[in-house]
Amino acid sequence: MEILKYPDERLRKVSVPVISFGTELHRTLDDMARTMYRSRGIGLAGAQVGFFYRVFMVDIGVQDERHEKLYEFINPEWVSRSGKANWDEGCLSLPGFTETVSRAARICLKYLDRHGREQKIEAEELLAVAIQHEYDHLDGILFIDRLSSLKRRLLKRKLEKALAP
Ligand code: QAP
Ligand code: CO
Repeated sequence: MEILKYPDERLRKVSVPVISFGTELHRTLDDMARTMYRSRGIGLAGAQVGFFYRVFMVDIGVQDERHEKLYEFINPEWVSRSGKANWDEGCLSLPGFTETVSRAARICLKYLDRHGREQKIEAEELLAVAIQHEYDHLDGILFIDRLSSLKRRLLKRKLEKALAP
């Protein structure tokens, strides 16, 4: 699959809930995982590959072997978010750019797995950050939207320079 890159306007679309949990969904999720691993990513949301449904996946295993596991999240809903943490974030849709983002330190999320079964996850540290980053993609939000206005202005200028023909 091809990953949409900033400033593609489709990254701003709000994704809709999944209603069908059959082989077509499974095939799409498998394709997404291949795309994520091929690009050395730790997270990927449907909208980034033009699949505008509320799905994302996270595997922080490549950066932290304690959690070598692919999580697939479908129709997620926040149960709770608390504390504050700053992490350096990047995004497969903004390759080559990183910036420190402030997010909740601990999260609890309710979601469906690929079979439509209800699941719940509690997370902290990198896994919690990755989940919040990917969840944002479902609502058309990018990490650059979460920066202070000064940092955002500086990063936008860098992006414009990098994207200039
Ligand atoms: C989201 O990001 C994330 O700039 C996933 O050249 C980021 O997989 C979650 C990547 C930070 C938690 C913390 C970025 C690959 C991958 C790049 C990614 C690049 C190549 C980013
Ligand atoms: Co991203």
